Amino acid sequence: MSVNPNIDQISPNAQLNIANSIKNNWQLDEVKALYALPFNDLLFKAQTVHRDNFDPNEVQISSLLSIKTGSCSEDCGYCPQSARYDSDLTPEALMPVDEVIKSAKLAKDQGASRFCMGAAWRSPKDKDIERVVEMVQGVKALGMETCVTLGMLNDKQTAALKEGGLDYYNHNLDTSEEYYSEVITTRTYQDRLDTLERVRDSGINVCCGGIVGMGESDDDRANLLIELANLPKHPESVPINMLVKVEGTPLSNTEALDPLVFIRTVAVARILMPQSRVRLSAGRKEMSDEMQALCFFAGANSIFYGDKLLTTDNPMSNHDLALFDRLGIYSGGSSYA
Ligand code: SAM
Ligand code: DTB
Ligand code: SF4
Repeated sequence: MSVNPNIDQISPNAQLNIANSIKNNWQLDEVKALYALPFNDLLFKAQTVHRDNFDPNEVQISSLLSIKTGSCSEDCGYCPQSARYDSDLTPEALMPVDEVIKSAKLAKDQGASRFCMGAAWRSPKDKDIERVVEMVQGVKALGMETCVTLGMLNDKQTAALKEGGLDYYNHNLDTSEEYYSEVITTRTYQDRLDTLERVRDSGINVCCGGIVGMGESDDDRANLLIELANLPKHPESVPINMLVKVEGTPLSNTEALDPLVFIRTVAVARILMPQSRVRLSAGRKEMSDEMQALCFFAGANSIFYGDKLLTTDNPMSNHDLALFDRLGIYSGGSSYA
């Protein structure tokens, strides 16, 4: 990526908006100009926006559980749970409700404020939704926020989840519309936007982000963030995942992304979506403590916590707690809504 030393490259309009306001009409040239700022200027802007909107030393922590693992019919090129790839994963049916609650309780005792349940489905069946609603109710009864990610939903299903008390639905755009077909062919970008609209209309908070490090271009990363920021309402939660390269998946040999470009992506996400929780998501196991510290400085204020993501490893909890301590960061459970 070329680094442009001229801070005035950002249009006056964008400079004005950086201060605080929410806007939903970001243009590619504005976002590319942000990305191209000198690193210190970009991080300073991101940290300024961050401080205007959040306690800069507070990070929200969510724990993940895979409630239904593997055998997925989709062909997402990054995903070890697709039935199409030989990723050395043991498929597991939908978990019993009491086991899920037990796992949520453990996560709560370890300090998580939100419990996120993920299922390897293209889209759930109505029967599945009934069981997931029981899980949501059980987890909420522990005093935790709830999030689920189940694939594409119809109106009846979003209504049932809302009625059941679900706080957040995670459904990622993953990448730019232009790069999307290089990664997934079994459902369209528009399918994802349609599910996001249904979730938004149902009144459930939206958790939506993407993955970088999949071989996409600088423009693709900028366009992903633009898609997110130009949604009618910014997602309350924006997970930025670094690709976890899993053997057997088509993307397993992708060239590593420059860590500084990842940090820039977090910073630009913070500037474009000032009031959203930007989550430093998958890929932390491969990041140094110093890189994570820079991500927090760039405006990340949420993590997935616990030794496992869905099927791959996450940093050990005691390592994260020690890192928080070294950085003077404390966990907060503030809900957006
Ligand atoms: N099946 C549902 C779906 O795709 O919406 C829910 C589960 S799916 C595993 C949730 C998200 O995990 C994906 O959208 C993707 O962004 C992320 N993900 C999956 N595999 C990943 C990997 N290897 N590295 C980084 N993120 C990954
Ligand atoms: C999100 O954006 N990242 C999480 C969560 N939402 C569901 C999932 C990451 C999965 C990483 C690969 C795995 O563990 O299977
Ligand atoms: Fe299935 Fe979700 Fe994995 Fe795609 S990301 S293969 S839909 S589990």
